[in-house]
Amino acid sequence: MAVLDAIDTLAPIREKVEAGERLDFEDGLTLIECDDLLALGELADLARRVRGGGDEVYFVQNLYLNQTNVCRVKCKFCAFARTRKQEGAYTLSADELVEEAVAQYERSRFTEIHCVNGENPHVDLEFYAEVLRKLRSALPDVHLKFYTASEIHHMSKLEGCTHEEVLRVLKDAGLGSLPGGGAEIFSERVRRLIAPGKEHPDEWFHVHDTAHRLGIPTHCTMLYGHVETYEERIDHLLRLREQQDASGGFLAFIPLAFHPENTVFERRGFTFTTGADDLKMIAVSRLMLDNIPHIKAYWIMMGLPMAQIALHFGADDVQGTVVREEIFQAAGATSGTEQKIPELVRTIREAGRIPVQRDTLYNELRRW
Ligand code: V47
Repeated sequence: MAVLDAIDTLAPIREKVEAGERLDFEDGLTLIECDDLLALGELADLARRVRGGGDEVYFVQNLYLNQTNVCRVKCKFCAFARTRKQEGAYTLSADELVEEAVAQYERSRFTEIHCVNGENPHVDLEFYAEVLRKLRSALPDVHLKFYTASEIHHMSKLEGCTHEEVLRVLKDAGLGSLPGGGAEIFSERVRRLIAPGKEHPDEWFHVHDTAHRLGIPTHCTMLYGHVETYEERIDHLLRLREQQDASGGFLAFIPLAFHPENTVFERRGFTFTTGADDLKMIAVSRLMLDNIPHIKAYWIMMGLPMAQIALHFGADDVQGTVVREEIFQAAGATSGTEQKIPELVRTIREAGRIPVQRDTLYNELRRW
């Protein structure tokens, strides 16, 4: 009976998906309130295919690096950030970072470095630009996916200049694209509760808008599973969709499930999201974001077995080999921090899909 009910509720949405029509806020709420997980997954997969998706599932061979965990913001969801004097605080020099990247490159020949940091108030724009210049010179073939919009905004404050000026300096230094972090949830109510020191969402959007205009592609995320409502999740997705209509430079969306360990919220009794919520977010994202080409099932966040299932819920990317991840590990992730290519290939194949190794810009490098 429950299944029949769900099919009836989803029927008008299915018609829109089949006709290639855009879903609205109310459709988004209907989807996210639906508990028929399999019906949602099937619909999201249909949407992916109607919009031109095939059996390919992408992954990138990458390396995660962090320059500094020192951060001025103190977001309540974060277990990674430290103040400068706190135990475990670090700020690496450009030379230290390059040495680590080059040593790792000898082992794994990655094509991308992904770098996200704290908003360190004790450095300047040159600190960030220097590492890009040195990495570009040491590893000229590697794409540098560096600095979230929040960090770019922070640099503009540090330096007293515009987002565009910061992005131009970084692009000249070797920046290839921006990771999608810092978005959290755009609702001001939630932002005040979980990240009161963080920039206004308009600033986050302004950075991405500027990056897209300068020809710098970016990624986008949403942090869910804390104090936000379903309405606020859908509103977040629609704001991203609107930005993509305007500037078109988002490559992929990555839903990020809140990990509470070692955060203020753990002390308040918050728990990890369930698998059902994670799959639902993948499906609803795919359905609502009709103009963002890829949805990542981030295995660091959901584990590889769940990421494999997410490939039938609208996701077409499992992110990468990663090697060393700190942000989710600090907050209780148990997924490990590295996947070797054969394991990613096996996981994708056994989901009935075609594994495709991509570069950051989704150019195909190899298929199995
Ligand atoms: O903005 C921090 C999130 C983001 C926690 O672009 C947390 O491909 C859950 O930018 N529980 C930074 N999430 C990471 C980031 C990212 C990650 C994966 C892929 C990409 C991409 C970018 O991590 C932050 C915040 O939303 N985060 N702490 C936590 N405890």
